[in-house]
Amino acid sequence: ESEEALLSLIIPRLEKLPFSLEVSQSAGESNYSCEEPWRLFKDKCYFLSEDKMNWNRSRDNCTSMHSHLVVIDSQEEQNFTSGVLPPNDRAWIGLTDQEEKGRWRWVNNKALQENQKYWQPNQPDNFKGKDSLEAEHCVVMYKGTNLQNWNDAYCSANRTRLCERPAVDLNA
Ligand SMILES: [Ca+2]
Ligand SMILES: [Ca+2]
Repeated sequence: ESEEALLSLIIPRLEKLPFSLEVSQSAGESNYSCEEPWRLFKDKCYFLSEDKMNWNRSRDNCTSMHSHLVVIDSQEEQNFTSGVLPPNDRAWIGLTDQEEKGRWRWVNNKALQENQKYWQPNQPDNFKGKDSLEAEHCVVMYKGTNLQNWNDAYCSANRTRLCERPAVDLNA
């Protein structure tokens, strides 16, 4: 039998199923797409590296992939990106006070908002070891069940990185 003949038998039955409307609605919500291995969340794509670099090189590497180190704009985004990390790992995010100590800024030059801070308890502490040449001016996110999982760390440390970029809008 032809494909058309089969479909003419199947479609009227599918239309009677109670869940068909729900299926088409939820399919309609997913209008964005990411290239592998980037992961989609809402209208953004996220990339977790396997290799490790210091913060400045991580920032530049994200830029070279038409993205930026992740900027946390909402609690939902904080929750999603925290879940992307492998257990017991941490990753650079796009937050630093390298320009002016204590003035935390995102890589998109936005200031850190009071209601979007997810520091671990007693952080940021700008720690400087006795023999250390630097204090802590770059922010890592730790994998964990707690949303409060940021720590300021040495920018020279080699860590995995989380990059973010707009997803492809399939309706555009
Ligand atoms: Ca973001
Ligand atoms: Ca610290």
